[in-house]
Amino acid sequence: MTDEPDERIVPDVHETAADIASMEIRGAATIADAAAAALASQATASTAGTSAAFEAELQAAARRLYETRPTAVSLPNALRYVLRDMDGESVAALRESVVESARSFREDLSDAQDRLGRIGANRLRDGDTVMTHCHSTDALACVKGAVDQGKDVSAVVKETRPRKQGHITAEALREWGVPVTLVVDNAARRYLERVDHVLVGADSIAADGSVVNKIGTSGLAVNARDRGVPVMVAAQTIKLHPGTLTGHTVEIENRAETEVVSDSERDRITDGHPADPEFVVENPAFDVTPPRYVDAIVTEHGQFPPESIVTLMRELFGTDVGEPWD
Ligand code: RUB
Repeated sequence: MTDEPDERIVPDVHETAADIASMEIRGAATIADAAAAALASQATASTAGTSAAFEAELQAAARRLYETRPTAVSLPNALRYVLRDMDGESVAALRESVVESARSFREDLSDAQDRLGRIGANRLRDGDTVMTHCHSTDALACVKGAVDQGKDVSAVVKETRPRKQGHITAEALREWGVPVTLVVDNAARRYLERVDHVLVGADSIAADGSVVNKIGTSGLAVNARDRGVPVMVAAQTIKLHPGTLTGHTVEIENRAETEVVSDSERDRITDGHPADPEFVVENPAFDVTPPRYVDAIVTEHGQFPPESIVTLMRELFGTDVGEPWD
């Protein structure tokens, strides 16, 4: 094993991978879109002399992208989609097939989000208030859909520690004229009595209908059930995790402790002994909400009770998904 960068991989792919890892590019749908675009860049800029070399390059680029963030299944699903149809006798034909697959994938992604948004919007009534967690473009598409239908919708937006993606949600909602109340995560239960829906996105959905999303989603869902507030998960089918059909589990990403405590805060807590082995910070980025706390999963194919999502998953993916970058 060597840490030397793979010279066959074009700068665009390295940049996209670095941006996904640092969360400059973030959110499951946006990551999938960027990964497909990066594979198209690799295909376009490739100088491979043979079909075999071209295919190996694309696999290496896909692996580089795949290794950035482990939880959002939209990333491997996007890579699989683009590589699956790589076909042709010559480098030129292969290149064209990859560029075309990436283009159609990205177009489908955007169409799916629009369709999902219109379906999710039907669940929201005029005058409703939603509570959001983190920043999900799929969840926001439902609010946008409702606004476009002429409904007055308002939002209680959870800040979402440690990276405060709630601010991005608040900004998008204000752009559409939606009134926003921003609250810290710990205030969620108190504000649940004022809201009509909890509306979140997903990074992965397992075959049993469990929803993997930003850390704090599961606690919010349990509190919402206790308060009688329905929980709606907006997730394009690219978020369905086909590996869970064959017993695989979804890896939960752990991120750097510096997102939680700064070096000077660590220093203060440990009284000037920053290497104190008895002081540990953990920063899991996602958690799992069991299906019993979810009322509906809204996809571009309609809304589903979480327990029946497995049928859609089988239909769309089958069980033989493979990892074309290996
Ligand atoms: C983002 C997050 C979002 C999902 C869905 O986490 O949990 O709810 O990715 O987003 P992070 P979208 O900020 O760590 O990437 O609906 O845009 O795909």
